[in-house]
Amino acid sequence: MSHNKKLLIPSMMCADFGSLRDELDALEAAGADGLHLDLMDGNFVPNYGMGLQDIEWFCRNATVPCDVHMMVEHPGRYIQKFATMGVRVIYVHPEADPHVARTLATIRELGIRAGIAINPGTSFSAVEPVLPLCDYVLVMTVNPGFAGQAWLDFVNPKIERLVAASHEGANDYEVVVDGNCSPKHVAQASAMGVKGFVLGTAGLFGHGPYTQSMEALRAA
Ligand code: S6P
Ligand code: MG
Repeated sequence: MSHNKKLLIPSMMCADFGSLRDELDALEAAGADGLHLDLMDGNFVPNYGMGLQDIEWFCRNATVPCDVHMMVEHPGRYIQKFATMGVRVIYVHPEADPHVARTLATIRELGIRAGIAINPGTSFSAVEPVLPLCDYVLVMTVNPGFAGQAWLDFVNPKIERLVAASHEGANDYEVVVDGNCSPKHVAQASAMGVKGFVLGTAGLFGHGPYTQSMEALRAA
């Protein structure tokens, strides 16, 4: 596996929940590098996503690693639960947690990779102090809560700044983008140095066989 290999990570809230077993098998066969699992509380975002039991099902059944994106208030309340499920990354929103530095440290103490997920309207300088505590930074290129939205171009300069700072000083994290990862946006972000891509309706689901879409995205 080359060091520069893209991480292609399907967002499972976009899968067909009527045939999850088949969806999981097809995505793994197509070369998914992990699963992106969205937890929503109807409070931090105006929508409900998967619950803890759904996330547990994916963790138990997937052979690829599972990443949890917590779009919830007080994310620190739930991270112990994810430790027992064996997730790879926990993303918390600093906008939802007044003690995000403590939460990130606790995630790492539990042996899980720590990540922040940042809203389109959150600036680089707002998160700069906690970057050394992160293994991953998930940049939201849409306002979180829903699939099928347009990529917000004003986020691009922040992506470039986060990539530039990713291995500077005490920082050592990878940048992942979430929201409208179409082949065009994957190509653009990849050229900016983005490592990971959360795949929803723009690039993967509803576009025919997963193997074909994944190949096109990997080549993008
Ligand atoms: C919701 C969530 C995302 C979506 C994903 C959908 O905000 O955090 O992970 O599932 O962004 O992708 P798409 O291609 O439909 O925008
Ligand atoms: Mg997400």
